[in-house]
Amino acid sequence: MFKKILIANRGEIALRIIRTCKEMGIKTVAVYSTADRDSLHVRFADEAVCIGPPKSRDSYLNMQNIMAVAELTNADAIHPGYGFLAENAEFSELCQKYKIKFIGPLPYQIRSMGDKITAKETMIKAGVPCIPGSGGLIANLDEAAKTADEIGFPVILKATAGGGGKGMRIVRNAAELEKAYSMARTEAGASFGNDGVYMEKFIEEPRHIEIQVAGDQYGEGCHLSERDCSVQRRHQKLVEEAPSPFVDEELRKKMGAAAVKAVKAINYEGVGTVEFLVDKHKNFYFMEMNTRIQVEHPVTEEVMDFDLIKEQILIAAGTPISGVLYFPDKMHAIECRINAEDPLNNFAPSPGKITALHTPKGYGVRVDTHIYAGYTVPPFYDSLLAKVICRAKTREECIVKMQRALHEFIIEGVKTTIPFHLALLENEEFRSGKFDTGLLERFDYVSVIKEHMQADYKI
Ligand code: MV4
Repeated sequence: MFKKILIANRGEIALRIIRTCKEMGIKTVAVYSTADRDSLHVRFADEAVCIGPPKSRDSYLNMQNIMAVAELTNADAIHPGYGFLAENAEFSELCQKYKIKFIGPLPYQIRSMGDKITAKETMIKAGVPCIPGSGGLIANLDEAAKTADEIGFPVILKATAGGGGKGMRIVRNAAELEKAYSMARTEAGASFGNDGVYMEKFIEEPRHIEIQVAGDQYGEGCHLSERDCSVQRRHQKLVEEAPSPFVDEELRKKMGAAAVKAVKAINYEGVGTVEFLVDKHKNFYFMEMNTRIQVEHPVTEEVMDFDLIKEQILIAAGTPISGVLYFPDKMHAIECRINAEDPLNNFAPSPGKITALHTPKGYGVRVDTHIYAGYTVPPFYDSLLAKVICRAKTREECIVKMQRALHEFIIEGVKTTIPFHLALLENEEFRSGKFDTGLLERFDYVSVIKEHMQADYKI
């Protein structure tokens, strides 16, 4: 087992990783930018080394500096968390070169999922259902027109280097195609330095359902059931839950088996997530695979009673996984992401000093956070402040528990997404469990938040 792990990250996920390391008797090294000098990951790690100025590219993305710290402190492994270097094949390669174990997949495994067309080709070969489409890059407008004709409108154009919605264009008819094709290429080129786009049939009103997977160094793979992440705003997830209210035992089995096929097809080593789009007829299609631990991993931890960070470390150390885990189907978990953003102003970032703080507590409530009273939220990084994860026997109880937890959550000094969540938890469509990724486009949460503000006014 590793003796010392360097955590190449910040915020709540750095704390989350330090916690498991401590429980496993592994020493920890934190790295931090000058903006994070007063952060808890710096305090709670056994050692901490400053790696540069606030801008990510000069600190948390500075591979040379991070490797130098790993060497200097004699770390035998690096955990990248999510974001930053987590899906950087070059960094995984650099770790190999310096003989420091990267806690995550090998460079070729990251690369095989980084390019969307390559990923899709690999999945089709492996027998994982994919959305009908162009199969490869669209070379010109003529080809775009031909392919659209074959697939039938509506179609969607996607950037092969993309993911997360950037460079995507929905095309409803032939008249829209020319403009959409040129805009998709331009946006893809500007965002990713690669203007390659491909085409797919557009799936109307889908759900985003992802399967947590794990694969070991010996070619074994398993899944740990699904998370429903259909509550999104502009491709940013706000609420995730497990099990999905839309997934029955038959669909869970099929999607789980498909996700395990994906794992085995690339000999995947580590924990990961296979994302699917699911249409209203319960057809499911591979979208992409995330080769990292995800923000919403605690939802799976809570329903499966399983430490995913510990599993990452065990897999990296060469421990075999124990085969397909059975989904107990006993508990429900929901996560609300609390961001320093103003839901009454288009979720504009709201950095600044947290002047007062009280976090929710009690039975079935978990809060993963790095903030404290007096902490200043820097403007340089993502705006995630905390994740509130509730667990209860049924979805209905879990929703009520989340409402009571969020009513206990006091954060003063910055605007947060708590009022948004309190509005959503009352929404009939959300409560019914029958919704799709378009939910937040239909929901006038601003009005509900304003109503709540009126009702909450205390003299
Ligand atoms: C789609 C789609 C419909 N049909 N592909 C959005 C992010 C990127 N990973 C893929 N996305 C979509 N791809 C086809 N063929 C609809 C979306 C989509 C979406 C997917 C998941 C969650 C939220 C979404 C919001 C809008 C569009």
